[in-house]
Amino acid sequence: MVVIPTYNEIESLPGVVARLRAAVPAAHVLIVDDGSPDGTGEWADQQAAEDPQMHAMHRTGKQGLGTAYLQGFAWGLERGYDILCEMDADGSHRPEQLPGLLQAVADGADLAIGSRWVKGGEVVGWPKRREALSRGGNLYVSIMLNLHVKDATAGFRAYRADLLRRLDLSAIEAQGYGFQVNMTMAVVDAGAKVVEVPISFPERQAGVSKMSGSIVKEAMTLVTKWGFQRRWAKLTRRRRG
Ligand SMILES: Nc1nc2c(ncn2[C@@H]2O[C@H](COP(=O)(O)OP(=O)(O)OP(=O)(O)O)[C@@H](O)[C@H]2O)c(=O)[nH]1
Ligand SMILES: [Mg+2]
Repeated sequence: MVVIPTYNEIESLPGVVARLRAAVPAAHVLIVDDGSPDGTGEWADQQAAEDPQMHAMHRTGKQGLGTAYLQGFAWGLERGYDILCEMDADGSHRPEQLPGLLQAVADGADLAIGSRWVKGGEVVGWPKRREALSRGGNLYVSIMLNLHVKDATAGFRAYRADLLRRLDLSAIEAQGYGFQVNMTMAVVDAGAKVVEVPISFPERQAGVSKMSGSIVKEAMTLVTKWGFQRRWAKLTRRRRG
């Protein structure tokens, strides 16, 4: 099943869902909408009423990407899906590339990440500044956390449900990009197998970005905190033993 968190994505979501249903006809889709004033939630309800593979969850007010995914995961785990995916509604994650992620899980990955920064991956139509932010963020993550993942902030993913069941999801602290890093860290620390699949990531064509300075700041602050916590834990482990 695929979780798509939405806030004001009525211009993009219908096309993305149609492409997703064509690319992976067996997939169930859960839209987690945060009370979008633009009618995204109503559209999701209509789809859910007509199509047993479509589902909608509604939350009151914009509560952040991280909690939307965690609630979506809880919903999917309760219902016994084997693979739980993350995908954006704005078209930056090409539904046609989801089969590649699912294949990686079928081939043994516990988490497949659609990655912009491995060989064969790319961003299309990004301003230099945005690319520098993403590359710089990932460089900082790799220096601080040493996760051996090139695109730890990426949000196009397929998780094996058994892996999510093993993780303590109540310990996930972050909301924005930090959420993706937080999940990656939890997965790596659980000793799970992560595979990065190259993707092409086009800039959103319609609607408004929900990225903000505060999301970047949250991620930076948390990554710094986690980095020091991990160094400290390693140091005390070594001293003890
Ligand atoms: N439910 C919910 N969805 C959200 C929230 N914030 C963002 N989203 C959705 O999460 C996905 C990613 O958000 P984007 O605004 O595309 O973030 P981004 O891809 O980092 O930024 P751009 O590259 O500028 O598009 C989209 O489907 C958004 O609608 C939120 O608070 N609640
Ligand atoms: Mg986007």
